[in-house]
Amino acid sequence: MPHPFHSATALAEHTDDTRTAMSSATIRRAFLDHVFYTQGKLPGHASENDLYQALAHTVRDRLVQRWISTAETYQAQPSRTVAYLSAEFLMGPHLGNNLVNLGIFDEVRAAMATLELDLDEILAQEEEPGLGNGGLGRLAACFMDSLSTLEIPAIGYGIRYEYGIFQQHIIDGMQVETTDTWLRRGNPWEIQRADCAVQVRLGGRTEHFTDDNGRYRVRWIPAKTVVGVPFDSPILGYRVNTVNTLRLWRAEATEAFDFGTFNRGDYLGAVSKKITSENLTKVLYPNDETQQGKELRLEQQYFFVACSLQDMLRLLEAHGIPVNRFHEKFAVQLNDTHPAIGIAELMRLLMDEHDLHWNEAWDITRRTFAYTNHTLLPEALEQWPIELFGRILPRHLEIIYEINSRFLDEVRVWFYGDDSRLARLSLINEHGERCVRMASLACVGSHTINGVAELHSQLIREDLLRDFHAMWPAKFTSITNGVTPRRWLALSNPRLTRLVTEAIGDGWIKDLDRLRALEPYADDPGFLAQWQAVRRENKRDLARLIHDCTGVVVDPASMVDAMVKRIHEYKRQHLAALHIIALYHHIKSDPHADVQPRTFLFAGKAAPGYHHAKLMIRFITSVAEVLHRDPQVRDRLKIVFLPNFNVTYGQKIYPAADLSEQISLAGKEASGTGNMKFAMNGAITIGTMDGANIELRDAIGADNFFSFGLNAADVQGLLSAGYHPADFYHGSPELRAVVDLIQHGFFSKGDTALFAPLFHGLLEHDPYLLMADFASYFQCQQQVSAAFADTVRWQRMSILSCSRSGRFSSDRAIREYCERVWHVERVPVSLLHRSSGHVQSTRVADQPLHAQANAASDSNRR
Ligand code: 26Q
Repeated sequence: MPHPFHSATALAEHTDDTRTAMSSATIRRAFLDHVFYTQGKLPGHASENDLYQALAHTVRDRLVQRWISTAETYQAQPSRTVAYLSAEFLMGPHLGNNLVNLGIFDEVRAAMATLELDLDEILAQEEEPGLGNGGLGRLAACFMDSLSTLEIPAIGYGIRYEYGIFQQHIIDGMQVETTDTWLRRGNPWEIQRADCAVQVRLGGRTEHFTDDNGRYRVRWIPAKTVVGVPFDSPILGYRVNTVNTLRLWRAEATEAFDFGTFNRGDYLGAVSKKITSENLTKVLYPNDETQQGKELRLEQQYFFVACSLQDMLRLLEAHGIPVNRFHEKFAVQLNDTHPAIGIAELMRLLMDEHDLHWNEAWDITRRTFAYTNHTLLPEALEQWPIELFGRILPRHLEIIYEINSRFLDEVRVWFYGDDSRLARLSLINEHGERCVRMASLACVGSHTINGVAELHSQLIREDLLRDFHAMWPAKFTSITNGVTPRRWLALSNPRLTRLVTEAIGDGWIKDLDRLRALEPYADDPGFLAQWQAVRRENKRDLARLIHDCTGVVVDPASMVDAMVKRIHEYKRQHLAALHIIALYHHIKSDPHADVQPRTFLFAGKAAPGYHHAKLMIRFITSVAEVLHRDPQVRDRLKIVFLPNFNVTYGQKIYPAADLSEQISLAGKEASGTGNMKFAMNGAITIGTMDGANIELRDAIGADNFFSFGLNAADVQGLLSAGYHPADFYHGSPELRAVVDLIQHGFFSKGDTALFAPLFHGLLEHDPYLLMADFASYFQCQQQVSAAFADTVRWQRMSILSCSRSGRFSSDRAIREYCERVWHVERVPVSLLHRSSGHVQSTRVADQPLHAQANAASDSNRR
């Protein structure tokens, strides 16, 4: 006999029409219920936030049904699962994205309209979870969307920071940071799973002993233990039933741990220790070089990795799979080196807790992990001082020494007599303060290592990790990044989505290569006009946003020239500023000069401890002030620094930009992903031959892409031949005028010292080769202006840019990871439902979404 409670809670009772049907009328009813029962308000008293929370719960109900079906399917059909380990997941707002993926945007808008509520205003209430710095964290979010859309079993593991990336304010032209209290009003997209909490040990010492079987063993006696509590968020794929889980860990104090102190009568002492434990997941670290070597950061990394691996072992046991088949069940991806400590942790778990011998444990570990590198800057490779490492993770340091010793034995044989190579390959950096090299640990402990664009992967092989490549060439591969067309086109650019879909259908949303079908329309004058109209409307929206946020009035007819990304010297926001100053000088020298009106839009955060980056912001805002004060110039050149760039602002900017600035020094930007978002939305790129720009240009065609500057080989050549920036200064009258203005204090009220750290020594040092690339950039910008003046030509380029951007979908990237790195396959999920008395399952693709959502269902559980 079935247990009455178990059968009562089968899916059927939760999928009746009143709770989860997708018609406008049912959504309206469910929404009103949530206003009343979840928010505890009468409609007349509901705040904007109450409306948002109620709608979020309404949508969440519709996800939960699919989430449980997904879990049931994975339980019944065990298959290899991707575990994506990332210290950052920059998800952006959930509500709009879930409406797109469920396919109920219009129904919800209609339901709200019957209540005289504006859906866009409700969507704007969502506080975005900014649990990442930039590209790397956003890539993880795009990958989660693609994994679910492609129906791949996957779990994203990370940290539930209480404070995400700081909020940026611009006060007197300078960046000021405040904390991001994103959880203030609660988070309807997470479910706390107290039953899956785990313990994590930190600090202390190890003891070596011989066990009853005469085996050498190690025991770790920690100084403290913290509890990891998972918070799960549903990640729905586009028009499928797959809802994977993003599992983020929060640190809490153990009760047992406090108890001892408590018994000694030190109540406040116990509380203060509790606070210390809970500090662990308080704040996301900005990617700030000066932050390297921070103890809490290492604790964060180990904490989430240890929680996640324990969770995987629990799942393995639940499936009755022995630990020595760990690698068959899980493909663990390391998003940069931040989770690389997982390699030592899995070794520890397999040996110390599951009694495996070294060789077997090492074999399993190497078959489990793969490592993605995201940087070419050697100074950005993570290293931890041995002293710090041993203090927090004494057992892991021993394991790393052992891995290193066995590895270097191999190296000695491979590269007989080459001691310099031994020092370069060692997991321990012996120059200066001894450090653990996390990238080296990741290389040794992974079966596959990938770069994130072709050039990046080539430079990894030839430069950054050349010694590892010489040993194991077959481990290295390249997977160019991608971005999800659901968020970055369907959600953020509804006007373009409508236009494209009317022309070629909606197949492109799941198969972005189909945008190619737009190509013939590039020569259709009627379509061109519609395309331009859509872009003009998007620009009007952006102009309104700029006005609301900064008070600056911009002309939507001017060219929107956008550079939005983290502020960094290698990305060269200051090169863009030099171009603006050159245009300014041009107008001042000849007030009747024909200068294409432009709105230069900058946005991006500087790491709080990165002085030069902050000075770059101050420089841009100072130039803006001078230009806006000048009546001869201010109607032709506008500079906007939009504060607090985040996913939400990105969704407004990419669809409205005419020109996308991708001007990093060649050989420095691993890939870039903003470049892809702009191109997809029909912006034209001006860029160096760096990162994925090269592949973008190949895809879009050199005629539709403005490239300039030195390539990576030129840069290396110039630097090794001896670079003399002063030669370029003397060789270009424009450059001379620009540099002189800055150095004479023209943009700093005569203060010649203010921007000196940025530009002083530019004629001697210039590490990012601004002087060398300026002339080429300036000339290229003149071509851009000429192209923009020819509206038909520009719109045509814009259509081609969009139609040829298909390769840059994260779906393509994830397919490559699945085939070449993870060896995982799709597991379609059915919504189980009851039909005429017996249990049936229907694949989502077999039925229209409404039909299957309305069908009563049953979990098939006994
Ligand atoms: C490290 C140590 C201590 C504190 C913080 C960090 C830290 C955190 C984040 C270091 C780096 C990051 C983020 C790096 C990042 O976003 N890299 C970008 O990754 C993108 C996705 O692959 C690429 O497109 C960009 O080119 C790359 O810069």
